[in-house]
Amino acid sequence: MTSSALPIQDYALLSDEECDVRIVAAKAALGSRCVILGHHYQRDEVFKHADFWGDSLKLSRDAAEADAEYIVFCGVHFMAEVADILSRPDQIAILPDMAAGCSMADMANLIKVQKCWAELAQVIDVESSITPVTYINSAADLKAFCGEHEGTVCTSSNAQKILEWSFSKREKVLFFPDQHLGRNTGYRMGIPLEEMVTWDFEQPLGGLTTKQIKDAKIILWKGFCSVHQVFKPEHIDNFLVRYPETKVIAHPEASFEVCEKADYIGSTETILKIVRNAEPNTRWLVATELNLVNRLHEECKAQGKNVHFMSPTLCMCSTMFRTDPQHLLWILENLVQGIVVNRILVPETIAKQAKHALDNMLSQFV
Ligand code: CIZ
Ligand code: SF4
Repeated sequence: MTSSALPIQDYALLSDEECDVRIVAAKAALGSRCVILGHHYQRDEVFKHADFWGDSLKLSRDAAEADAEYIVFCGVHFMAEVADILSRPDQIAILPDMAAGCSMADMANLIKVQKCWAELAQVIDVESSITPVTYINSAADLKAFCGEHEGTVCTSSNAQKILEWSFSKREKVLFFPDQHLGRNTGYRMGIPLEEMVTWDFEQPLGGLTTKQIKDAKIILWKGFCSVHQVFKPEHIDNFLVRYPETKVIAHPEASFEVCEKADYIGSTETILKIVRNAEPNTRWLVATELNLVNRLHEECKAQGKNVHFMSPTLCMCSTMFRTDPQHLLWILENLVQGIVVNRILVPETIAKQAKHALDNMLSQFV
């Protein structure tokens, strides 16, 4: 065994093909000690090496149920944090590239959320009237904030159920960091747009009046996903002129206007399910990350299905894209040497409160 880590520089110039062969060999050497998780938004060169595929929640549960000592999460930072929080203490969560973050998750941070909570407390009794809900796309300390204030976490698959749970506890919800998921879900639960106000974290009192806060059902953090914001209603209109038979599916991180024009709204798992189960020879226009859409098209084209990316300009999640075969190989060959690089370890006090918020979510689905 070597005592110091193999440096990433040694991997930077390897071809994808060379990485492929060596990844397979390293995986074989590690056997059941290592599990590789691949998020739906990962690029093909990495995705094909995964043992499990799915959305962030499904993958974290797969990780917790796996026996493996090492959980290599091919996704972004918050996902590896969730895997660390939900897995056993003897399991180690690893993120192949530490720079793989999520621009939406970064739009909220603990200081800004605490400031928001304190400002809201000047207007209403926050503890008795607001349930804080964070989208899973958020840092562990924000999940801990929700745990501390008897709030919870949601994913794009379970947002409605989680909002219903939250309203059964308290009359209002503070929802962060994605305004669109909150608004699109709330609207489909029958909450009027006027009762969902946007908290601009750059403005005093979120840029709202005390009346707006008192009247609101949901206070939406002004965050968004840079990938899903590229989809526009006119993309749908233009496409339908050419192919009127098309069915449109939008991820709930897309804007309200795009979701209004869609036939279906759903998380990555839902999008995959709807298109896979659809009649043969159908056409689909999909508003979510490019790698998922391209793979779905390849998978379904033999059934005569055509799956199109909604935007005319190609836009993929640049942080998801950072995980390349070179980084994956670097992680695995170090593990073969008994060396852990890029461990994600959430500090215990944060992990405990964050787990409480995650358990509040998971308890709704048993
Ligand atoms: O939860 C996930 O994995 C994300 C980020 C989106 C989705 O719809 O699955
Ligand atoms: Fe974050 Fe958007 Fe990338 Fe998902 S697609 S990881 S929300 S930046």
